[in-house]
Amino acid sequence: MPINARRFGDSFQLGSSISVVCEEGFIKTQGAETITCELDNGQVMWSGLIPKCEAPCGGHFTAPRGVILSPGWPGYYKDSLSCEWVIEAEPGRSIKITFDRFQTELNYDFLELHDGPNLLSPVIGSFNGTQVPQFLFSSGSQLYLLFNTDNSRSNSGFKIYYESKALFGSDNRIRKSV
Ligand SMILES: [Ca+2]
Repeated sequence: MPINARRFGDSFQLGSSISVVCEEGFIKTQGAETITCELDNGQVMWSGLIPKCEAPCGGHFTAPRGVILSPGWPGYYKDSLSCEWVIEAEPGRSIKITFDRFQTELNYDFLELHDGPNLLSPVIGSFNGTQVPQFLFSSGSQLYLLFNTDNSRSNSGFKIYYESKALFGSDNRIRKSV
């Protein structure tokens, strides 16, 4: 029953519990990890709110790989968003971006990628509509993403995979010295 999540436990009997884990790219915005079926004033109820998993507006990633979803995914994103994501790989590594899905309002809703830790880092790509490259690499170990939408019309947004990769020519000495 929870969306964007995996459920562990199949029993909905009194006293039994289920736990809910959000799928990759989503975070829990409501509810507890585990809910128990219990009796409350003669009615069979869950002990807490039904967990809800949603794709957030922004985030900070340090895992070696992951998924970035536009907020609201798999539904449409909202108007007037400004979402920032930072991906941080280990020093001496680079970040590979793979566009799995991409659809924003043409000319108005932009995803901008910066080659570094923040907005001031050089832009390596600014995308809207459906035109995206298949892959993109950062030159260093950090990548900053900014998704700006204007005040009308939305679309399904994006699903992006990132993965930390060894920089060409780098070796362990470089990595350890940082
Ligand atoms: Ca728009």
